[in-house]
Amino acid sequence: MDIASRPSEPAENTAVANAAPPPAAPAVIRREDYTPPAWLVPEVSLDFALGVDGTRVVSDLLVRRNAPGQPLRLSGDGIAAREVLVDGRPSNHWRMEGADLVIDLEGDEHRVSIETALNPAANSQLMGLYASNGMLCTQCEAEGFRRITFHPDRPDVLSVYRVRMAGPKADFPILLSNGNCVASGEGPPNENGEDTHWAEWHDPWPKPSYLFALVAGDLVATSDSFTTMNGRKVDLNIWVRPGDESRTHHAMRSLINSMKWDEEAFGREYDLDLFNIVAVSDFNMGAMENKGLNVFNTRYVLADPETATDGDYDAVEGVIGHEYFHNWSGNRITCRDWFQLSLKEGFTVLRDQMFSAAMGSEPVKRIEDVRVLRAAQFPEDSGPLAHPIRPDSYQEISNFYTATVYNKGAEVIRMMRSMANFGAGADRFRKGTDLYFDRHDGEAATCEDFVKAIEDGAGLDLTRFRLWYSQAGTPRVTARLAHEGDVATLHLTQEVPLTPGQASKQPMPIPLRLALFDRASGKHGGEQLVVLDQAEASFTFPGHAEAPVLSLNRGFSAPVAIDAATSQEDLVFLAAHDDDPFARYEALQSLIVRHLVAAAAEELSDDERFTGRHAIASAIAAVLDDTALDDLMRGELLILPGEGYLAEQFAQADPTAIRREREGLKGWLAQALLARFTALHDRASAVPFSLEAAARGARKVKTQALVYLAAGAPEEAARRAAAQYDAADNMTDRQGALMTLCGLDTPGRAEKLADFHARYAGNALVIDKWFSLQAGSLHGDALAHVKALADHPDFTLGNPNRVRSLYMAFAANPAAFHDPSGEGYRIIADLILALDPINAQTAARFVPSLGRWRRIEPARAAMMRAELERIAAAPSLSRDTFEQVTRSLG
Ligand code: 0A1
Ligand code: ZN
Repeated sequence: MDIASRPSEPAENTAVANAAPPPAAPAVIRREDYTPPAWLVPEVSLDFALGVDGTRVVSDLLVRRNAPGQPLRLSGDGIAAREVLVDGRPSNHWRMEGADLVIDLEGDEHRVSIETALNPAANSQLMGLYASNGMLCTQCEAEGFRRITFHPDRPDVLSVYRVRMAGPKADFPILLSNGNCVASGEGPPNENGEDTHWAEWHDPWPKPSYLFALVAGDLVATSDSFTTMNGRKVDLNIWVRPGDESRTHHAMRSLINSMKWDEEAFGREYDLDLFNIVAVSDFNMGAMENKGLNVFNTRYVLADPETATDGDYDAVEGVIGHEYFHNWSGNRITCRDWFQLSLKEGFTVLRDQMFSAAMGSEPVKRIEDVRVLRAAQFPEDSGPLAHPIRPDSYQEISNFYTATVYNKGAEVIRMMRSMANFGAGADRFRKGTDLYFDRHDGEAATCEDFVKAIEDGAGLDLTRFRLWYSQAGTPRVTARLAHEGDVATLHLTQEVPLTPGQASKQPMPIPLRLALFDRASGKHGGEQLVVLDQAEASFTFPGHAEAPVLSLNRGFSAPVAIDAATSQEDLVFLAAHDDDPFARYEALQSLIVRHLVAAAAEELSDDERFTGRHAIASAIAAVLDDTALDDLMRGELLILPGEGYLAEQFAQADPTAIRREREGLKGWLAQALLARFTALHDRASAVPFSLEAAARGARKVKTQALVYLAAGAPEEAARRAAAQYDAADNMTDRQGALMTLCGLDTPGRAEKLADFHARYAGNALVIDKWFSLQAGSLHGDALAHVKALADHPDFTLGNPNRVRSLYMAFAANPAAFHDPSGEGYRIIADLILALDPINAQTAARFVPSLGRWRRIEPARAAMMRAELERIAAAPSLSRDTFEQVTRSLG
């Protein structure tokens, strides 16, 4: 029966899911409670009658019993069943239990058919089927499918999907779903007299419901193809709104590079004849790896030099790679349950990091990845929301798409890779991943399955290493190097800090790459790997007549915090001589972190401040003068440690003192090295635009030079920034210049902001930058600017990118957010309360900034806590926000 002709009156025993008020405290789901599904669903057939504000769905499930005696339990969320058929006949043997539709079934196999009606235009949560700019699209991970139809919406139920969709041609000229389009045609005019058409899609690969996708709308494609290693031609399309086609070329190039790289690096070949990517402007996250039909936030697809920075280009490449790599690490092998999320996410982040490193500069990529880890994951690991990369419980799984599961998850697998490959002369890690893909292809697997495959394939004993999956908290390692006779002895200790719910911790295996440098020659005798797997251990290194200089945790081989008590002199030595680019960066960072922490804690005498600054100035001068460095690395080395990372070094941080000292040092360095910074800006400004590494490097140091000059020579910086803005033929230069002006009190500030806004009117992604630059600026009035921007006609709570552009940038701007008045906290709490009913997932993502209260000085901490309490007292919070707020207060 055609969906449109089904009775529209609800069946007699139709119940509305979620009609009852939600319970005060959402249920806690525990990893240890996992049980296999009672019913499997080998086949799903979906029929959609599409409309932006009314879509009908009929889901036909072939269900097969998997455990005796259990009814069929189908999850729903905010939907109602209009009709339920069992084996083709209307059924009365079903009931609603909370949001679940439960059917008592005899026998082992049935066909169940359920009709639901949806209003995509009213779906502001952007989960399930929703409308974005007149197009329809879905987001089903993690539990969005149950907002479309009743289903055993869990990742270990895999089905082959057949999808039919029909709708008005003018509204939805393009109809897409997973797999291959197997039929399409014209339909009869609908009740409004509009021409309709339909399409049928079939995905041969069994998949969980979270990988289902449907897109319908007015879209145009940029098309290309890729021939796989076995000679199969794959058609590639990137679908965007008309007018955006010219901005898809970098995404397409990145996709083709990803497909090639995954064949070479991991032996993974694409497995369908078609790969579609769709860009949508309303999206909660970055992108989604739906089988054969990836859905992307426009932010990670659209790029051209006029509107996207070099950083944006890199982000597009990385996210395109990430989603593509999920086809194997996520789709072919998926997760048994959501506690295993890092199985696919940690591994896929590692794969995208390796890909981006291979496409660009490996050391620069490593430094960037560590910077992200320290800025986003270290604070999470030391705060109230700390959780292991494989969590033990949750109330709302959306809250666990975290830097811990993603980025620390990647670091944990990277450690296995280092242990497998160090000194092996062969890629033993690859043997482990080959075994994993072979052994678990087509399955819903666990993190344990992954570790076991690496263990077996790479020949490692990972017995104790598994603790990295169960224990939260960033281990702290101390290192002391002693020297006697010709033997250097390294004494190491480790401590895993206590975290919520984990009152005792065991020592974990920590692989540390190290080198011992001879002071006189500036060389070392080869890198070594030690694995610290006890609370304390000592390692001896003979053959050192003089005390060597220790370079530890090279390449950031373990995601730990190191206290090596390295002298200032040795840090300067390593900053100049270390042959590991990461270690060189790290030495320079340590030198600066140590100085700024002592300065912000007001522990420095005038003398100490002076010598500290001079040591840093000579190290920075060496970076500026070193002709052997490329500019991409130079730019990286010039970035001062972030305020968030500096705050992490304190039991209770004072954000004002950190801002004052960091800016003070920057300004002092700018004055001390003024001629060098202006010369650097001149040299870099003369390099013409291209996307080559050298030109990108020039743009990076150009902005860095302005950053320093703004702090120490603001008039010079304002003049240069205005000129750079006017001359810019690319967004990197224009944004760098505008960022500089945003932080200064200069007439150019308002003038260029107005120009930027007018120049890019209508380009949402660029207008997002306009909001972010002001909200994240060093300007003393940033807080007032944010308040004004919230009332700007371009601001809306309806679009997650816009919300983040204003408020994430603000929450990450410590001096503004932590304004001593407490107003910054009130702004974010008000935002959470206003956004929660509209888009709970996005609202909940703002809670951690307030949740850091214990690590901030007491006066501010009290105000932050009070705001959390105000949110907690709100009458009807979403599960997302409720969980984050209660954990943050607990
Ligand atoms: N699996 C995606 C992330 C993702 C998760 C939830 C979403 O719901 C809004 C969307 C995307 C990835 O890792 O890219
Ligand atoms: Zn992912």
